[in-house]
Amino acid sequence: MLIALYADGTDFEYRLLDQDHPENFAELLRHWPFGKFPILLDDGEPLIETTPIIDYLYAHYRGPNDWIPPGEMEQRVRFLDRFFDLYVMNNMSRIVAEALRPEGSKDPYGLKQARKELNTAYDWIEGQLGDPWAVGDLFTLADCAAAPSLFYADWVEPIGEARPQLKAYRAALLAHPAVAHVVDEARPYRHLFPLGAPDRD
Ligand SMILES: N[C@@H](CCC(=O)N[C@@H](CS)C(=O)NCC(=O)O)C(=O)O
Repeated sequence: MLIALYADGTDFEYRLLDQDHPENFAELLRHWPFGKFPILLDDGEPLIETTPIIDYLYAHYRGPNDWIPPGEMEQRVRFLDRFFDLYVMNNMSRIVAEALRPEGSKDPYGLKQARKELNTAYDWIEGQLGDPWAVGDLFTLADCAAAPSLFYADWVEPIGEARPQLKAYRAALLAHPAVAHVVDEARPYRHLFPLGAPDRD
């Protein structure tokens, strides 16, 4: 969501979810009891989940980016958005969640499955990507989903040298000004990454 807001130059108020702002977390829970973020409040009305949030921004606060280009490209953009969210982000999250499980509740089988599925996702997407962005010239919703998922996925399960297209795509994403902005903004919290953040990116 932040990538879309920064890339479009859309004005918004950022409300931090940290120990110094318990009221923000309480409000998040009021709107979305799962406590997952981001959510967007527009005139007090909550929009939940990044994909519908970007759909909403595109419909109501359109900026210079064609997040969901109409026509034939829409199907591909939406498919890749689901791919990065469900097969890359979710498996990356399973690996991080395993690190947070208390002793006695570890799930080595689940961890192995998550790593396997992440590698399947890397292998599947290699050769499927456009240049420079997921679907070609346009920076779209699919790239907004790809950036955070590949950013962290590569930390927990390296993409490696065997998927040069995916590796180059991740590097291109991190060099996009809006992505770089989000990455820099999150840098002070990096030490909190449960598996330990590598000394790069
Ligand atoms: N599919 C959701 C993902 C929401 C999500 O899992 N957010 C993560 C951070 S990016 C979160 O809230 N993690 C904290 C938690 O699970 O408690 C989206 O794209 O918005």
